[in-house]
Amino acid sequence: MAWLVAFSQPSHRCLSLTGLVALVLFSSVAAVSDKSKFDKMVRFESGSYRLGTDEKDARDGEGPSRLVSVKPFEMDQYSVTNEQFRKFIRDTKFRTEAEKFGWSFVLEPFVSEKIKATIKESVQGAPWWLPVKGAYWRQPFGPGSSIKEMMHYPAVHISWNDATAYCKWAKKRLPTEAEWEFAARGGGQQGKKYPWGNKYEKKRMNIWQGEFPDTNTKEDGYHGVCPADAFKPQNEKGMYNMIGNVWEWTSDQFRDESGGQEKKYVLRGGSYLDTVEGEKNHIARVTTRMGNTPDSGSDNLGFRCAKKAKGKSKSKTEL
Ligand SMILES: [Ca+2]
Repeated sequence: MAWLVAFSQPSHRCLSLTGLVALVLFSSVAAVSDKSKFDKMVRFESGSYRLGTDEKDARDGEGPSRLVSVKPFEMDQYSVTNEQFRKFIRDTKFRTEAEKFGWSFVLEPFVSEKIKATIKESVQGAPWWLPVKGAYWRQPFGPGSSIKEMMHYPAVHISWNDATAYCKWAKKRLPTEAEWEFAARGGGQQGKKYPWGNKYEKKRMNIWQGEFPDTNTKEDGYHGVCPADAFKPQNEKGMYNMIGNVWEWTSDQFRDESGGQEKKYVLRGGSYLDTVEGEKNHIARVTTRMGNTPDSGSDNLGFRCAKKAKGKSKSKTEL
């Protein structure tokens, strides 16, 4: 399973466990809360820019860059939080795919010794991902864990199907990949490596510092997922945690260069276990992308919503 070895991000449907092949599908939840700052959306006017990178180390279709255009849209300023997702669940009784499957992936450092003792399977090429029974958005680290103190954290273990259901309930939709990168770039910063420019800033995003997976020096202050409003905004448009923290689903299908036939969707932004150099995972930068099946989920996978902007554009932005 080369894809597992190369990028360490597991897929539910493709998971190969030692001793068995688990076929999984899982789904999601979400909710919009009583007006809180996490409900805020940021408006972007129409514009054209070059999506992707021309760097030699481009992966997963990250390059070459190509000219794309977006029409006026709005995007959530923050990742969808547990509090928002809980409202969706309470309103709809929706069951996520992680719940239907009965398990989800949790990074090894966040799994209790008691639970570890019960896990017999391992992921080929990515042993740091443990299939934990009972792990889902409300119990992100498995039985015994809770979101009680994490209501303002991103909802995780969310599949594409789950995220799509939430967006529909919220009268929104998933962003296209072009919208996602445009928003990450703040409607500008064309060609820059990060949402704020070209220089890496430790206190600007939640990634992994140190030797993955053994050592995390937590120089950004967080080992695992951080609150949706951690750090200052990553760009002048006020977008929080577009890169780092949790991967975010988009509505674009992913063309699998490795020849895989399974339907996949594009994920953007990288997560807390990616690094500046991307030695074992992904390079944490504004163009980082990967694909995964619509039933996949893990403790570093969330989303945010978008929608068509109302009214006329105030101006046209040509980057
Ligand atoms: Ca971190």
